[in-house]
Amino acid sequence: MQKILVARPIFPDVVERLRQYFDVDWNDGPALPLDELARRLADKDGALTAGDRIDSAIFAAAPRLRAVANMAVGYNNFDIDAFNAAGVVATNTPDVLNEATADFGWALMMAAARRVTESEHWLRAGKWGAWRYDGFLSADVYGSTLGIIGMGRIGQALARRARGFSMRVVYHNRSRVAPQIEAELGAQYLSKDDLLRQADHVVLVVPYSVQSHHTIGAAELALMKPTATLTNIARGGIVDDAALADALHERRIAAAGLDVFEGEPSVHPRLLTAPSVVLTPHIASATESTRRAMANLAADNLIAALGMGPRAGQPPNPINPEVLGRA
Ligand code: 8YV
Repeated sequence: MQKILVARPIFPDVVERLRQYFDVDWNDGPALPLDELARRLADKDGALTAGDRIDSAIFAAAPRLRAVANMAVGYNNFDIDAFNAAGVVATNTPDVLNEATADFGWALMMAAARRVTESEHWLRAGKWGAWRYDGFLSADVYGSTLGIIGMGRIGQALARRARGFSMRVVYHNRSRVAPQIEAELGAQYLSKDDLLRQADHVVLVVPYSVQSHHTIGAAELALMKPTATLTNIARGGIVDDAALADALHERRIAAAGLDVFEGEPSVHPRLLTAPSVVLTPHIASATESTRRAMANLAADNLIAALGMGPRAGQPPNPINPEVLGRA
C-alpha cells in the first residue's frame, strides 16, 4: 500500500476516504515545522497539505514522493520549479471556493466601508451616549465604483455581486479578460494606477508571486481617494502591511478589510491599532460546505495522482500537467 501524509487537521471522514487507498500518517495537530515535515515525508508517496512549504529541501528528504495535493486554490507555498525538477505532481482546489470567498470579500468590503466593527467596538466600550447626525459617517457602497485587482474566477464572482449594488465595476488584471466576459460583467479594464485613482472600494484577488509582491505599497496607496477602502482576500504579501498601517493611521484612506497578512498568523502591530480596519484570520473560504468541498477535492486529486480510484492517473486539478504526462 502506498503511504501518504495528511499534513494538517481536516474532516475525519475525508481521512477515512483516504485510508481506503493508502496507509495514512495524519498530523491532526499544529502545522509541522519544516524539519519535522521533511522527516514525516521521508517514506511517503504522497501528501495532502494546506499552505505547508514544499520545495527542493523536502524533495531531497522525500525521494519516494510523487504527488502533493494542496487544500487551497493558491499554491504560492509550492515551489513549482522544484516539483517539476523532482517529477512530483502538484494539485490545488480551484472553483469550489469561488462563491464563498467572494461572499466573504463582499462582507469585508461592506464592513470596512460602513465602519461595522469600528462602531461595534465603540458601542462595546460603552461610548454610545446619544444618536448623532455625524456618528460614523462613511462613503456609500451602493452606486459607487468597485475596483477589482485580479479578474480570475473569484474576481468575476465579486463583479457579479456588484450588479445588485448598481456599482460601476473597473478591474485590472495581468491580461484583459475576453470581451464577452467584460460585457457580461459590465466591467471596464483600467491600468492599475487609473483603477486606484477612480475606485471607491478596491478589492484584491490576485495570486501571490514574486511579480505580485507588494502590488499595493506606499506609492499605490497614495493614488487612492481619501474616502476609499481596500480589501485583501488574496494573500499576505500582496499588500505592504506597514505602508497600509501608516495610510490608515494618517487617514490617507478611509478603511481596510483584511483576511490575509504578511507573516500571518502574526499581524503587523500597527494594523491592530489602526482606526477603521476589519481584521479576520484567513477565513474567506471557511463555510462548512466549501471547506468540505475543498478537502474532498484535494483527496480526489491525491487519489488520482497516485494512480488510484476512478480517475487513476487523471487528477482533476493538476498545476503541472507536464509532470503527469511524464509519470
Ligand atoms: C485556504 C486560501 O483555506 O484557497 C486558498 O488559496 O487562501 C484558503 O481558501 C488556505 O490557503 C489554507 O490552505
